Amino acid sequence: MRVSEHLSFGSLTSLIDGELDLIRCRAYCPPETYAVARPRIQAACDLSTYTLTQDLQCVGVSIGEANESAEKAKQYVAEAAATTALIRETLFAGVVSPMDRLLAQLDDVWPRGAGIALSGGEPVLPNVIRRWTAGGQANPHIDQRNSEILGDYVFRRRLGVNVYLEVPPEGGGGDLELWDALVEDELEYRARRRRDYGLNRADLDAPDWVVHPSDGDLFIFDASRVHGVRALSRGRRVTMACFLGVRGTEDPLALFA
Ligand SMILES: O=C(O)CCC(=O)C(=O)O
Repeated sequence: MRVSEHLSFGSLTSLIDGELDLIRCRAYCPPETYAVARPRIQAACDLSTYTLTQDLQCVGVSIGEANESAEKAKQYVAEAAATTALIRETLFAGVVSPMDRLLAQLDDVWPRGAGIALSGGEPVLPNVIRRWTAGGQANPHIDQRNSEILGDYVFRRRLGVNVYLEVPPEGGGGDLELWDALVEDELEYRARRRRDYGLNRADLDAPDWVVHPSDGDLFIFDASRVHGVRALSRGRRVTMACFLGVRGTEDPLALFA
């Protein structure tokens, strides 16, 4: 697996061009930051659900849910500002969230900067928080590159970004599974999809790479690569997640979740 431990214009373009499989920045979220936010995040997760599966709770309506129903699409747009404020000003009150740090860093390293994607002229939700507990997993899946909700954007690549705030100990599951091949034909993928989401793990070969994140790590990978989350046997897995929509180097990166 080709991994870079640096977030830079060079590592991002290598990932986009398929010359790199993963950007992994260790300890991107300092433990002191998560210690402040952790009790508030746990309380917010206790109050949250996720429509596509009961395997996890999600703070914020995600674009994955919005793509699946008109009702969720409406909620996605209507709740974006309030959820952004909840995450930034309440859950991470007093500290800078790792996603706000990332947005500032991407704005510096990418030639045309980075910003939150707009839908109908309004910023969408730039990140969500997800929590898995023992028994939870994520089916192998890809994240479709373009979405009607972000209709004004035509992305060349969609990069998945996850900051692992808390993960089970090594051997406790919650690993990120990655399959080598990129799915370019999304229609063919949709035809193979399960009713809920993603693909049947049993229909696939074993993943090409299984990576156990450490607390605080930031991972970025191409979201058109099939990826999943191995079931947790213990502990908790709490992540902050977003996507980077990539057009070209002459356009800003667009963040959404
Ligand atoms: O939490 C992870 O490691 C992967 C999450 C995921 O499935 C995604 O980013 O689409």
